Amino acid sequence: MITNTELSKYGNQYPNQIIEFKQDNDKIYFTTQNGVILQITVLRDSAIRFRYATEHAFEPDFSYAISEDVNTGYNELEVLDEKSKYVVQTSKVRVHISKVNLKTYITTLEDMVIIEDESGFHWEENFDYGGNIVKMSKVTQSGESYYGMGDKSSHSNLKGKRVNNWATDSYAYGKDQEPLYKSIPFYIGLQNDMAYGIFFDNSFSTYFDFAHEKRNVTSFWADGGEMNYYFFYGPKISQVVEAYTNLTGVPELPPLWALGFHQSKWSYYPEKKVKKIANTFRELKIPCDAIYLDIDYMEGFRCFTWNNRRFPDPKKMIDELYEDGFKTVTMIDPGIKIDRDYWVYQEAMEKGYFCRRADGPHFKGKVWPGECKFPDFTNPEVREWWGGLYKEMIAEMGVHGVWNDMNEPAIMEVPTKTANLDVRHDYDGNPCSHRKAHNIYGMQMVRATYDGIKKFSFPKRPFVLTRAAYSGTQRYASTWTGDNVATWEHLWIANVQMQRMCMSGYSFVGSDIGGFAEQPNGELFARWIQLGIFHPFCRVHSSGDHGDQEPWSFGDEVTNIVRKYIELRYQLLPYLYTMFYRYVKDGLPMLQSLVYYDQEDSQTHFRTDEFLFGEQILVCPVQEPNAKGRRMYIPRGKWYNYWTEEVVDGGIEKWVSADIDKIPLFVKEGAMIPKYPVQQYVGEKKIEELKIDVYFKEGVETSVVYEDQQEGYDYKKGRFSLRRFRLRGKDTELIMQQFKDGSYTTPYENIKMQFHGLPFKINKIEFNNEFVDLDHVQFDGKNSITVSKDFTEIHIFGE
Ligand code: NBV
Repeated sequence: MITNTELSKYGNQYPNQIIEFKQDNDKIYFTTQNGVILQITVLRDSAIRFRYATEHAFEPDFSYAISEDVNTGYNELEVLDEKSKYVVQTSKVRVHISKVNLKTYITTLEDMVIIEDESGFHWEENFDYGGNIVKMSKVTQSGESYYGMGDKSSHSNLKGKRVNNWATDSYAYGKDQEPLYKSIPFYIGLQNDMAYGIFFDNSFSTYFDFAHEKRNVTSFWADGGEMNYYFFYGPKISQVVEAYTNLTGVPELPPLWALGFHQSKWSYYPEKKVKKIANTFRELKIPCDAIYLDIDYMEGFRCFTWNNRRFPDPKKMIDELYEDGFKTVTMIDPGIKIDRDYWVYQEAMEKGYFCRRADGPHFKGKVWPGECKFPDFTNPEVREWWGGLYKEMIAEMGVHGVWNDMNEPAIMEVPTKTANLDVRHDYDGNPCSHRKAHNIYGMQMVRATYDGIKKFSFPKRPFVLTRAAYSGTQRYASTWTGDNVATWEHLWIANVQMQRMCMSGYSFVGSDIGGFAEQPNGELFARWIQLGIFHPFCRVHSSGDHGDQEPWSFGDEVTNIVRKYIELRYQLLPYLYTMFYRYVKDGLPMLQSLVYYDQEDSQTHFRTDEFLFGEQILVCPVQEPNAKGRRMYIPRGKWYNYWTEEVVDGGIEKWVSADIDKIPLFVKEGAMIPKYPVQQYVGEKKIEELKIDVYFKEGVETSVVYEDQQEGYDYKKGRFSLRRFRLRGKDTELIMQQFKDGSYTTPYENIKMQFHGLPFKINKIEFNNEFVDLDHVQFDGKNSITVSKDFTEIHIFGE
């Protein structure tokens, strides 16, 4: 008999009939006559892993993406041997595997098809490198939409697009440009109101075609490695995102200051300039928590050195900035200058830590310092060493955060913009070439950075930022979307990228506000700030070759707008921190695209601009010049216009006024939004009182406020304060219940409730089931009361 292999030495090969089946606890193996093995692992009832091997053999099972904390466990697993197929059944889904050709399809228990192989798994032998180009194709169901995939600069719904994951330095990238800086091979499919996810955990260059080449086919493939993917069933998008995030992990809580406003530029130097910028923030009373030093603080771009002419006494400067509330963040790149007199270079040479080419010599590439060598961060010993290099910078000089750039790795003056493909890597004991290690190189660099900084910052929390990332990098670092441009189109791109990243498990993300390349005008800068304060990471950064990009660089009108919005961010810090807590605890994305928020409403499937900041605030940036407002879609439900307090019934597209000082902003009815007073930096003021904006609703809504020491790790021992509020409104009544958890004592004693949209005048108040004098609750005669923070129930009666 002629096998597929013999027929198509260079063409596609396909599995043929199953000749063997074996179950080993949660793993099930199907072997075909031509040597393909499909291993199915049931991780959870709705999370299933598919791995395919050819020639009867799997590669060692190793992944950088998967979190150590992943929860697994299913409560039902049954394998049925039917006439033409096997069926693997959990309590949520059935996987059907054809005995004839190993093709699979997955259904709900009600037999609705969720996803279905078109050609299914196939492969092509790679003549040049050995191994296989592994491929998978699925049927595109009618009306199917696709989301996720990390930092792609395309329309949020990827239907009709083809994308490529290959971490690339993409200076001044454009809309739809491929590939960009990050590789997050995870997408969400949505069809017939059922959402599922596919995570193709393969670190080679991967491609995804969403009905681009063929209208009814969605496929994904990789230049090498294994066909190894995870399937997650929803049916809600939120369940899919949470399952993927659980698998690939979440970060720990950042220090609260990291959620403040950050100012950066390439580059602020010398010391006098840095101080001038910092002082101007304080003089103009524009809140700011961090200031960045880009590559020019180093001596000849040598990592872990300081240019002493520009910064004669860095420790002193960092301390002084800190006294004024500024945290200093410094850049570290992967390239180490070839210089016999440079200690980092010497150490790495002595220890053999630099990457080598296939035939032995070190890999060399040109970056800022000139010719450099590159540590092999995929070697655990190298990571340990690299982490240790931060000791002086963090423990002695007092730097508060580190920013890893160029870690794709980016190499200058070569057409590929990166390392040669034959470069060797340890890959944690699975030696391989750069083809396999490229996409995880930056991740392993920032992992090493994170581990080092965490150790030297202790008992404080680390803050790390990375440009390149692979799935799972969110465990170690926040990220930004690289070298964008000061154009209106890039404001649109930034909005889509942040939502997409959040849907892809990576919430701690921001853009270079105002644009990195070129110079924004005041209007664009103001509009970008209005959006940027609603991004988890909020930093102005620019290349600086065209002019200044500080909040005050565009005249008084813009300065005032920028101040107002940064102040709003600082007021919303407890809300934002709670969002972060929800992300860390439950994998909930910090921003929700409308389709995530309400997938049943098909109007949301192609929306790009509107999103939810957390769970209760709806934002829609103005993305055009000279606008006095814009049309936007208000999702279903009732929403308060933040500025006018007008209540809008959603499910409609609507014109919303937004002059240059306004961004369309809505609050979900029933929401209780916590606010702190404006501070110039986190910790400037003792929080004397928590303010809660209460948006009346007829019906029930719950809200949460998480707080802790804003630093350190005591929260892990239970020292946090979690307030869950349940609001219930009726015609002339409003009841607010509080359920408290955690042992942290917040510094304030009182909560001030500010009511919005209360349809009655306050007449009587019951506090913890007893009527009290209105004075007792410091009723202001109108719409606010101030109560002791530990109430369990407040019952307000109207006239
Ligand atoms: O270190 C300089 C820049 C940095 O400011 C930017 O944020 C990075 O994305 N870096 C890229 C290298 C130079 C880019 C042209």
